[in-house]
Amino acid sequence: MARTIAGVDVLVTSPSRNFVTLKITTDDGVVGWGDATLNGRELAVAAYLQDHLASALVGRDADRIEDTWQYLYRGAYWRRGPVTMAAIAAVDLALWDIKGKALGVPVYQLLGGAVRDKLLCYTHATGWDVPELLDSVERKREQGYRAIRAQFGVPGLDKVYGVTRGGAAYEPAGRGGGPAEEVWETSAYLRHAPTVLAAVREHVGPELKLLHDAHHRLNPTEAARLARSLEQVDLFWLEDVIPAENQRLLRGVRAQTTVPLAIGEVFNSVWDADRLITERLIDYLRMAVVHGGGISHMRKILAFAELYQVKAGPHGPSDVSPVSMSASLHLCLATTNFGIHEFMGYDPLVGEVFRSSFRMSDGYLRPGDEPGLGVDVDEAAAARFPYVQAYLPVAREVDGTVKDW
Ligand code: GCO
Ligand code: MG
Repeated sequence: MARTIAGVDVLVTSPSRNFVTLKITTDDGVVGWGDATLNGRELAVAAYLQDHLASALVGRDADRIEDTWQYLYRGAYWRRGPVTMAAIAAVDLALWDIKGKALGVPVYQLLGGAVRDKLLCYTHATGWDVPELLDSVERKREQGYRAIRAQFGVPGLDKVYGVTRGGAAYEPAGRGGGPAEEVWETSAYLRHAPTVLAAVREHVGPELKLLHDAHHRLNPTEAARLARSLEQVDLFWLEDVIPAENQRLLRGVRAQTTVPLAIGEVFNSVWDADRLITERLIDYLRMAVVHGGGISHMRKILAFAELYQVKAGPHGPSDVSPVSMSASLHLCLATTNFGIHEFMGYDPLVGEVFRSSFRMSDGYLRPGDEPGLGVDVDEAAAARFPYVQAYLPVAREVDGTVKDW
């Protein structure tokens, strides 16, 4: 018996930060949840879903996930881009959730079943100076993490991506008002980064996996210099060394270093990642299911990447909601070329709206075994946290020129 889509609702809620959540209800009463959060541009995706997709979805066969994906991607004529792909992802996740619930199985079973027992994850350590950073690393180690991303302050700069002072949790989006501005100086960062990361390695010993995110700031020469200066630190990966659009230029960086490279959190389709995969210019692909068109598109991309020995290292910051975090864990549990998952954790308020069954323990994540994606959304709680305008910061060089943030 065909099950049709009867209701499509978009929830924008802000329990400590903004999330855009899609609810699809079928005529036989199954509810599926999707995530469409695009940090700093949330309302654009909410409008895409509400104003352009909702009425076209009502009455469609809810069981036809791939057909719906093709309909929304090819059928729109205007393809790709973060807004479109986050909207398609939300529908896709909700339909996988519905299929799992209707059949009584967790989504990873629908994807072929688990190929491993648990998913290695990394979390963030942040400190303005070395002692503060080492403290932060220690706190994360005590929580069981086996892989840690280290971000640190740079002398002469007031604010730096990924860094807080006094041990506060990092959250890049500023709430209320316009985008904050930060001054950035690459030369100061390049002088400082190798010493700090060497100090962290010295402190933690050889086993802990260490990662670092350069957050799109460098040109290929600077990127190669940084990577070469970090060879002895034995990083698990160095992330976003150059802006992700400049793919040809990554060849030069690659030729200079054996430090594993990760890129792709801003990608939205296989076409964004094509060259990086086929030329194997990266070791880890950072695309998240929410920004990469959902499970249906991401599983094809990862199958393609498998042929080139590129692994998944999905983006998992606080702006990837528990719905897409859970979807990503289901996908990765069933994907052979999985490498590591980012996991920042969530503010306790997020748990008032999203009840999720995935768990982190001993440095590994695992989705729950409930039917579907294993996340319930409390709509009454969501309504208590109305949207708050929020922006990611904008960076400028010392002379005022806008720089990649
Ligand atoms: C990461 C990312 C994030 C992004 C943020 C933007 O590696 O986790 O770089 O910190 O900047 O998710 O929305
Ligand atoms: Mg990053």
